[in-house]
Amino acid sequence: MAKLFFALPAEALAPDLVAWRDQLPWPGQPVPAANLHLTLAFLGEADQLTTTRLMAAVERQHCPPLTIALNETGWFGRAKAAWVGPTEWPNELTVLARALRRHGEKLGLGNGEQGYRPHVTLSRKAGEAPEALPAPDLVLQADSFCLYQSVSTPQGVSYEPIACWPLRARIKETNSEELTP
Ligand code: 2AM
Repeated sequence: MAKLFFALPAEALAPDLVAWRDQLPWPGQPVPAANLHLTLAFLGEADQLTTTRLMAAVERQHCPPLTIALNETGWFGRAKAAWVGPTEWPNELTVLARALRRHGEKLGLGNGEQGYRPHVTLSRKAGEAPEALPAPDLVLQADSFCLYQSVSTPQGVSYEPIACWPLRARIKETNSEELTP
């Protein structure tokens, strides 16, 4: 069984995120650059057949490319995760996250959580919020989203993409009448 989640990759922004975090007394254990992502939907354990069905369902999902300003810090006290995220974000991001969560729920996946708070976790085991620190001024440009599996290794957890899909707006179907002179 693989432990799955959907996320926006943050590869291109990761060096800036790490450089920004590491010049601050950021609390907790830093998340390695290769593990930085913006979670869209947590799915949990899934077998191969369910994973295949999930990928087939997601194939038809549409969403335009997303620009997400990372301009505030935050902290999930229970999870001890310190993060950066947007103060405001495009509605398309919320719609995509909800649609992906529902694709999972139809296959019996997910953790039942309904709310969505976009964020990029920068550290774990953070005993305090980074609220006294300055806010970032970074932008995550996303032109694809991916299904990841979380793999435990002796060196720690790593997130491996299983499949990625482009973010592109739905192409308006041409009305055949418009083609008629
Ligand atoms: P986060 O770091 O963005 O908060 C893979 O485990 C990812 O799924 C984690 O990076 C975490 O996202 C999210 N995740 C893990 N366990 C979760 C849970 N029980 N509920 C919601 N999201 C979870």
